[in-house]
Amino acid sequence: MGNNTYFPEYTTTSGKHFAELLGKQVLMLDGAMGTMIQRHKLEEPDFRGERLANHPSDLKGNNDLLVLTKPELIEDIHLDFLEAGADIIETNTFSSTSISQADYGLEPLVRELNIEAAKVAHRAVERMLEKDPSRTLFVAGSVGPTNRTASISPDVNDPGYRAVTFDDLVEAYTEQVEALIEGNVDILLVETIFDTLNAKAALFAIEEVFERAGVRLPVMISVTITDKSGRTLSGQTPEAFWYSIEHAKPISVGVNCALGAEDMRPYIEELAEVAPCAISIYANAGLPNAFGGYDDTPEDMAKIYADFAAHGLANIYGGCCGTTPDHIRAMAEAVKKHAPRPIRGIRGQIRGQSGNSGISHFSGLEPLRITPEMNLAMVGERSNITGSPRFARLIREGDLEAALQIARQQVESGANLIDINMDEGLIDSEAMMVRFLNLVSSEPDICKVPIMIDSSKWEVIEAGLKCIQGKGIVNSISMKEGEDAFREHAKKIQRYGAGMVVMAFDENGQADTTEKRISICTRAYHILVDELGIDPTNIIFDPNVFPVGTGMEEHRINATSFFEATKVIRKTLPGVSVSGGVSNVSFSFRGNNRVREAIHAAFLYHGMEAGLNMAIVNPGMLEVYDEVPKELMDLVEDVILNRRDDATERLIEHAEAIKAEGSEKKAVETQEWRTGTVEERLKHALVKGIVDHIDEDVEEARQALGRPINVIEGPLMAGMGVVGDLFGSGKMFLPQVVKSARV
Ligand code: THG
Repeated sequence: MGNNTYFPEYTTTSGKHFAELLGKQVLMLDGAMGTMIQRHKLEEPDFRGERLANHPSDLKGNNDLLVLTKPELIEDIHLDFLEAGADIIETNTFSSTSISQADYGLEPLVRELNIEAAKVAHRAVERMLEKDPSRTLFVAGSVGPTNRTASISPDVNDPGYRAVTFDDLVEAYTEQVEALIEGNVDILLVETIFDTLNAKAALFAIEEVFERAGVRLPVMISVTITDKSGRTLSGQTPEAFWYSIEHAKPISVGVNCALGAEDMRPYIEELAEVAPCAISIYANAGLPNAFGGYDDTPEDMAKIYADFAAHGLANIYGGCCGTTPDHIRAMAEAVKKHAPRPIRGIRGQIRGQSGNSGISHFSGLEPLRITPEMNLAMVGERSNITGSPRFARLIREGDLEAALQIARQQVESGANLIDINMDEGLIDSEAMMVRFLNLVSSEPDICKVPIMIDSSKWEVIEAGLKCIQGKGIVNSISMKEGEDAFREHAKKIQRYGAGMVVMAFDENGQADTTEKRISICTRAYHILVDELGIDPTNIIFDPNVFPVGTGMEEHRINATSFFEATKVIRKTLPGVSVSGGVSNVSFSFRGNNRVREAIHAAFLYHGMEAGLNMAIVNPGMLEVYDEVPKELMDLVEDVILNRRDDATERLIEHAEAIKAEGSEKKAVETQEWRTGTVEERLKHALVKGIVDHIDEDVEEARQALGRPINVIEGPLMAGMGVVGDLFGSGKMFLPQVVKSARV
């Protein structure tokens, strides 16, 4: 299946060597540069040196500057860590970006800071090798998070505001990474990540620098979990974080800083469960105490690390704030006698299984795994300016708060992802996409799910990709403008770390026959998977949902052709998902929601049978297949499955009759179920997810059956049994089941 092996080819000897060594033994990272610098009680003149004696602003505390003004000091600290047993030392460049150096007005020095820091580290390595030529040592270029967040507003009154953009970060990181590589670092270490969007910008910059320079070094990635919520500062769980950065194919991923070692264990375990690469951990010497110091002794930390290593938890160990050469020495002794964690090296592999699992992963604040067992991933369609007149009006009127409410409602009614579309001639779609996505990022109950960025304009899509910290999905790309544009867009999407909906659309137009649907998707698959090396689980084919029941002869096959194509695509193009915009299919019955819902229920039922595993729907308006009156469902299926020449006429006739009866009938129907037995009523309430009468019905059942347990084991279990059967056979969807569970 495509390119299955996970690790890229490194172009440098040291890179190859590092990868090889990592497979064989536990490696030690160094400890805290800041803590060691602090011991020297440096004053303002020490930071300035002669060179910056007249610099207009204070420089004390700008530790990175010391590679220029006190290089021997930094070199000696590196050497101390190497002597203590570190195999990898980090350059003193945590804050050497123009964004962080702006605090000191030292942006012009950034290039020099990084080159010199790399040289200083290499000099320490040379000195160590002179003393002990048997050592194998590496210099990792430290790339910090900067002092700004790309997905959090610093202004409580304006959640859509950002102090830094993705583009700002890419520019700053590009300058830093180019200089680190020029200084000859062996590894890049993107660390102390508290906002995944910042990290994605760093990884984007790194990938571009690699491509331009024709090099590829190992990249290590380390996130920080700031408190016991188990989330990053920007709200992601470790697993969701992994899916956001996985596209960078890091040689290792891990956790550093913040909590002390013991408290990091569950987060390391969570990462290790999903990441096929090496695992790293470099903890603080505990949480800072009241004086800003750190209390965990070398022995404390060594003891915890010994236990980690005995359990094969990680491959790389080291120290963060508060850790000294004594800590590194004690830790090294504790971990080095253990075997490293086995590196799986295959993407998407689940522990204990071999090969790629074929599971798709996306993320918002939380992970979304699309597994073969999951019957349908639902994408909420309502936050679409072209698909929802109400959403469109709210956006035009600038009532973004109410527009957000539409997005929130979809998540509440069970959407696994939400589609966002701002394509409207009268507004600035790009600016509105950015504004809306930034607001969504401030709403955890919305942005917990992954985002599908829906636009027919590439500029809007790209602007959207720069706003999301999770792993989202682009909706959509196609070969409409030929293969070159298609390739270029797919590569970019890959670099932003998103999935992609690929429409069955080529230079000659939209596929409207089974044969064209299949041939376009197959051609696209070969370009994406075989040529560009894109993981097929990042691809979602959309074979075009067109309306049925329009009266046009050629539209009669619209649903059946979609199903047939879906079946072949899922079977012959391994790893991909198939999705469709379900509401499109019922366009000719607009205004008649009962008929539309019946059509959607039938389309989803038959679509899922064919292999449809994702769908853009209105999650709040899904009818259960078996709950559609038999007469209506027969007429609907005649149309959907193209079973009779007069199917459309008959459905239209029936639709008009239903409409004429109007809401009156619906009202009668909704009351009718109340006349059944208490068992029937409870079953109906569970299947339909109606809470309105549940208290009185349960109480009635309790009086009839004596004890509460009899109610639970009797009618409630029976009702949930029906729900389970409907779910199991694909006739009910997760949000409906969630509603049942609430009842
Ligand atoms: N494939 C992909 N993306 C898509 C589509 C697709 N995005 C857009 C669309 N099709 C899916 N989204 C919608 C959203 C709303 C409706 C249909 C498809 C819809 N809206 C009601 C209507 O127009 O009648 C609105 C009625 C109301 O709100 O009053 O039907 O196919 N990849």
